[in-house]
Amino acid sequence: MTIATTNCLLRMYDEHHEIEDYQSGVPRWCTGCGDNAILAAVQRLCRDENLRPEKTVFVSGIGCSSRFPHYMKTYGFHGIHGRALPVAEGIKMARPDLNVFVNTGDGDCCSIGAAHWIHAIRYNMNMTVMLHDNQIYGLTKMQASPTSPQGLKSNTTPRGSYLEPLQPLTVTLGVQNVSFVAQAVDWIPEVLYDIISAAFHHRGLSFVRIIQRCPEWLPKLYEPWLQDPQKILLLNHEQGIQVSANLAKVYKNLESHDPSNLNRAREISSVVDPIPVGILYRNPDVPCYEDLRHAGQPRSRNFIKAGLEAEFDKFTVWPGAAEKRGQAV
Ligand SMILES: Cc1ncc(C[n+]2csc(CCOP(=O)(O)OP(=O)(O)O)c2C)c(N)n1
Ligand code: SF4
Ligand SMILES: [Mg+2]
Repeated sequence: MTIATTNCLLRMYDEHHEIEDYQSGVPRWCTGCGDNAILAAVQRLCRDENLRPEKTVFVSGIGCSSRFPHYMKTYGFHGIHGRALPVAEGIKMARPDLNVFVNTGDGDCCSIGAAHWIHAIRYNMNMTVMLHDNQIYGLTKMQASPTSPQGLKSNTTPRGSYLEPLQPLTVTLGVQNVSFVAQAVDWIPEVLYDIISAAFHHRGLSFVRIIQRCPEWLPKLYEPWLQDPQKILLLNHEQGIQVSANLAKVYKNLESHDPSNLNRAREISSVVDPIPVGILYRNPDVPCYEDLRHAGQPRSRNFIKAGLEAEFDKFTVWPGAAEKRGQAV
């Protein structure tokens, strides 16, 4: 065997990844928490796509779901409550070559981070955003979130929440430049995987709302949907996800939905029973902000330093400057 062949084989070995290559630590989520299913799907995707760990980054805010980057053996940023999206946008702007994933909770994204959410949709930077929507603040022990069901009794709503829940899909579909919106549930792993995979392959911001069970604070919330597969509406289309024959034997409530149909996507987005699952909307032609701004162009250290110094100089008070202007010191 020549040295060149040996090097080539060694490189192939180094560049091949098993699922263990993406696993890090032991998740501290409760038994039965839907976050475990999301983690399993994402690690499988990384393995199947053979993503280079050093070219992949997971960004989160604060919450149970935001512990996600700790369990991925890639780069990660466990950030500030509500601020996952601007951090991810900054990363994408500096390094458009990286695979950027965002994991955010319903409190993180739809409450404290709501402003960032709206603008991130409009900027449409190429990243996969997973909204872990358990309809409660899990980490801080059961306060109502904007997506909590009306009437839910929680620590912050002891008499039951007064307002109708915010619908994350409807909101997202109302923002200019929206390019990919999907919904998954944590308890159908095959479809969860297919949706996250389609989101990853979409160029632009893909927003995936995942209905995620929190057995600790809302153990019974999704029991009716788990018991009755008719209460799931699977969106089936050659441009969306294609439901397998085996799955269709159990989940018989199917709708052929073309994801380029924005008006129908908006109608579907506000349906809560049955729960629509699949790709609601996809438009590959929306421009990405990083392309418009030619992000990631190599800039030397000296170039960056000179730029920073020029900015700081604007605010520098030079010794003797006041005397020169004839003012008393
Ligand atoms: C600025 C700020 N405000 C409030 C908190 C407290 N806090 C931490 S996590 C959280 C809510 C988390 O809920 P969610 O985003 O739905 O995540 P989950 O735990 O349900 O996955 C809150 C209010 C904080 N850490 N920082
Ligand atoms: S409290 Fe709820 S969301 Fe948090 S880890 Fe436990 S089950 Fe999951
Ligand atoms: Mg939550």
